[in-house]
Amino acid sequence: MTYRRGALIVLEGVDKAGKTTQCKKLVQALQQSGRPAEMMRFPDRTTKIGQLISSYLERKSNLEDHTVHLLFSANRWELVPEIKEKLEQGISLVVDRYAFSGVAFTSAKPGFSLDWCKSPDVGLPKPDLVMFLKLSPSEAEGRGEFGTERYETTVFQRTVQSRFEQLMKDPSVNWQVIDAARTIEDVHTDIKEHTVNAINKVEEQPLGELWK
Ligand code: 2DT
Repeated sequence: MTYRRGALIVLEGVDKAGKTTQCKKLVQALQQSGRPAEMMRFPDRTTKIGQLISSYLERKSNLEDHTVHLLFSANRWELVPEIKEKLEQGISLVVDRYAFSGVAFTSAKPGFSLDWCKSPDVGLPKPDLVMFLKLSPSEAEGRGEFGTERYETTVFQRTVQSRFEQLMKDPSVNWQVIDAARTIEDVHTDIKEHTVNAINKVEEQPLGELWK
């Protein structure tokens, strides 16, 4: 078999769209079909930077808005060597949130432009595929109460959704919108198909740089 790198696959979406469930199912399905795959998630709360972020999200500490944005970005950059290593080893990575969440959430706060929010993440490994799990705000509300972490309110989530929509207009990113209002299995089948196509396509293609 010829050498092929792994694919960088990202799942994005508003809260309650089922990203984490779908990431886990996708990694399992890929492994079962003989394709090396691992899951990652951002924020990665296990690192020192991740712990600062986690404490902020849990409202145990306060951080200035620009500062926390840069910490979220730094949390991605600190994992770039590991991301590149795994992809080079032929392992596909399924990532629960990435720079798009970074931009959508901070730019939903007053006074933050999309451009300012994007800049610290310019040059990150570019995902080969970004699937946006789309769920209308009313469908998300129908899935039960939000948790108690920061950002988990209906009003904020609506603004986040509109920021994601702005980001999806960028044709330099390979976006696929997935209707997340269906059953877990139907959504999974759709996601798996897009992923397998992406994995087959990245052969011989170098990893790109995001927003560059
Ligand atoms: P979960 O761990 O439940 O996914 O929530 N966020 C995430 C940001 O504000 N900026 C980022 O760069 C990233 C990756 C989204 C994490 C919360 O943190 C938000 C929800």
